[in-house]
Amino acid sequence: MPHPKTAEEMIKCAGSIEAELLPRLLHVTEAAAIAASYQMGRGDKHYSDQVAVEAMRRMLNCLDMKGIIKIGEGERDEAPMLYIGEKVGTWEDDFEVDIAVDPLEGTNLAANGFPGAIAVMAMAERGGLFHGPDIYMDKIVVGPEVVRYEREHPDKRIDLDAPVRKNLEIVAEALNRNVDELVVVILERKRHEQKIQEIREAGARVILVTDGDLMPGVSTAIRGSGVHMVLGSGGSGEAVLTAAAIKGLGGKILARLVLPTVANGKSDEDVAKEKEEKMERLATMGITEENINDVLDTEKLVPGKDVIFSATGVTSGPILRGVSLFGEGDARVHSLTIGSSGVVKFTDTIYIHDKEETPLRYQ
Ligand code: VTB
Repeated sequence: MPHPKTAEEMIKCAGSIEAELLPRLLHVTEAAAIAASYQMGRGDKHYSDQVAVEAMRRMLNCLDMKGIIKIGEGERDEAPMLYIGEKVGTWEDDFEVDIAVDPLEGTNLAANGFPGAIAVMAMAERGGLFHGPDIYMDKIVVGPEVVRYEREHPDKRIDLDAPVRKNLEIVAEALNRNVDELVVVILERKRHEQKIQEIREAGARVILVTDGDLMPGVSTAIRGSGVHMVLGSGGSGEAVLTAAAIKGLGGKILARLVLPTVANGKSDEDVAKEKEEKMERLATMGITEENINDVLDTEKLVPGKDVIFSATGVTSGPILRGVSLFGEGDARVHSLTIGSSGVVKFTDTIYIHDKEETPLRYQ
């Protein structure tokens, strides 16, 4: 039995992005979450998103790196800030990083005061994140036990095209449980009605979420979260961000691009029309008729070696607590950061402006 790795050894394994930028990335998602939390429950999802974007961008521009947004708020013409291709950072240091951001994942959740809104981002060396179009992806996310089970049973693998029951049986075997003890998270959408029925018919239990399939995906790799699998189609940016976290935690994601018309069950005619409209732009990203249906696994979504991930809760969810505001502009925030070295941190940060006016409280 080898000795467990010590903190010293693990920290030495960290690449330069993890060592230099991860501690600062934490403050970037914290700042976005705090900004968004002032708008929490005010019913204005666009403004909640806008303040999170502005805070995230200001913070990113303080970092000594040559950063390029690969997954952001949209194309340049539709997003004034953090658009795909935007350069961020001081551009004075040699770190060349690709960046995926979702300054407010779950804008509706935040605007309505519902649980599970987060500020989230990931970084990797240049070329380390999938640069795809901002369309839906069909996804399956599972934890590291399933990865090990697949390695030990090469004929039993999670498959995007397999019946839901079959995938659930593999997850149950990997976790040494019965299918009726599994919990699957899926977005509550009309397009998922059949899948939800199949999950229930197979005997597993379902948590329907109105928004936010990213953190549930990450949760599949966290024992005790009560989530064993995430299914269904959602944003492709969310898929890449999930992949960045799940890669660091040893889990697995499979994803495939789907046009919104397909995801929402539109007619063949509408699908063909959308394809025609989008194919030209998709081709500039290397996506063609030949490869649009390829299955993208964790490595394809996040090929980077030095990958970092940070998420901060805006409203409380199963893993992250939401922002607490107190004093005059003071805040307490809860985050999860992950680096490729295997060092995972849950950080409880308290920002206090006036230490005499608002002394630190333990709980
Ligand atoms: C998806 C999901 C996200 O928005 O992008 C969803 O991945 C949008 O889906 O987590 P619809 O177009 O069906 O509403 C989130 O739920 C929140 O950004």
